[in-house]
Amino acid sequence: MNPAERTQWIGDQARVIGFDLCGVASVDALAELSHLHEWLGRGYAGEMKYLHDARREDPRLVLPGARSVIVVALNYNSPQPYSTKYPQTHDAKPPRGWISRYAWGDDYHGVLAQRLEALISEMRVQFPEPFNARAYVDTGPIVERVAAKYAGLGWLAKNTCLINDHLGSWLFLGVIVTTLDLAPSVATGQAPPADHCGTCTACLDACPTEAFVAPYVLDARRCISYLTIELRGPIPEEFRPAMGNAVIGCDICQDVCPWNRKSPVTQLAEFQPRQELEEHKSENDVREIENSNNRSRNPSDEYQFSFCAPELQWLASLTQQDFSRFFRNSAVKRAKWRGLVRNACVALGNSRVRRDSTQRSRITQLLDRLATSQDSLISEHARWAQERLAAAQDSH
Ligand code: B12
Ligand code: SF4
Ligand code: SF4
Repeated sequence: MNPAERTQWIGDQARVIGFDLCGVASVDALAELSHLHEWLGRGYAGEMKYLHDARREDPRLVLPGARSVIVVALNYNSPQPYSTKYPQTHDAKPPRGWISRYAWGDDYHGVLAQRLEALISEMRVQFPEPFNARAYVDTGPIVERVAAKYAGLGWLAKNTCLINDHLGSWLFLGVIVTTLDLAPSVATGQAPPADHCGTCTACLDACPTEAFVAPYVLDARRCISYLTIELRGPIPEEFRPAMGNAVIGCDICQDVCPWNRKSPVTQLAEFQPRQELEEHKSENDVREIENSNNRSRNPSDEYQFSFCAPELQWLASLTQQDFSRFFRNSAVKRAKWRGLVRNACVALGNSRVRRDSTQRSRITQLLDRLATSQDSLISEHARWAQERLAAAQDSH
């Protein structure tokens, strides 16, 4: 097989294994890596020390002799509403948080890594000569979106996500860095997929924390995804009100993107929202779960018990053991227990539950208890939430 035939074969095999997209980038082609140094120098990475790994600037530093990066994408758009379309909290029901779409099902790292290893095994059978190959999903020092662009999978958009003109941006990426001689999917001299953002600025305008310092440039320190998942210490107060009910990640700059209006939905069982366990529900709640299993339910009932919009009081009162049990093999784990409780406190503070509502006294009791926590991260965020709720009441 010549390099072009190999690339073709890898693409076909990737689809057999279940990936939605696959392409090959040459290690020489990754032009946007030239911005990395400046981006880091401006401090936009915040506490994400791993982004300073010098190997990110060149895949050959990750794997000596590397020539190609195989990039795959898997659609995770499960058939649930966008955060911007989800019914807002109202007083009759307990307030709910928002977990980002990417974390509703099984941890994507494992789902993609398993398939990438299967692809490498098939390649070893097909290509007889010795070669090195290393697979990464998020975990390695590779800037995956830049590789994806030059593998022909899509364009790097103003919201910094990789968008494919057929699938949109609800795509997980995975890479295999390899010493194999493969033909790049974007042939030398050809342009990578064109940027279709045009004059649109929907994502830049919608970002609640104004995290884009310019189109295509994100200050991660301001991004709700960073604040809820990566940041270990206190969330700067200036961002807390804008976080709304986000407890894990944020989908807004993708929810508003016109290229996601017609994104195909995935039926992959691994990416469907998990359900909370019924043992944690009151009898009323269990009845509602049963009702919601009936397919003729209304939109607000439909998602009540799924990971995408869990009850905030449930999240804020999780014990460490519960957290480990419920979020086993879930991307939520990365936020850690105290991070999730911290985030749930902020969202409770933003919930605007009225003083005279049935929910208010329960929330106050819970926040009172958390405000006395031995963990100063939790107690400080609980106190903030109490003050914010009280201030919101005064303005009613
Ligand atoms: C660190 C990280 C984050 C950080 C920083 C995000 C970011 N934009 O860099 C945080 C925690 C905020 C984050 C959030 C999210 N992430 Co993330 N994240 C990563 C990770 C691990 C590294 C990304 C990285 O290297 N960033 C460094 C900066 C430099 O990259 P960049 O923002 O793309 O910057 C480019 C531009 O700024 C550009 N540029 C262009 N012009 C100019 C001009 C100037 C002056 C400068 C300075 C730069 C510049 O050059 C840079 C590239 O070199 C990757 C996995 C990987 N290993 O690649 C996943 C990854 C990018 N994340 C992913 C996802 C799904 C998300 C979230 C949607 C999760 C969520 N729902 O909360 C959000 C999306 C937020 C967003 N709009 O980006 C997916 C993206 C899939 C896709 N279709 O694009 C990835 C690829 C993980 C995966 N394997 O699937 N993430
Ligand atoms: S994920 Fe949310 S906070 Fe982060 S850039 Fe997008 S809209 Fe802004
Ligand atoms: S919302 Fe508009 S500007 Fe932002 S990524 Fe989508 S098309 Fe590009």
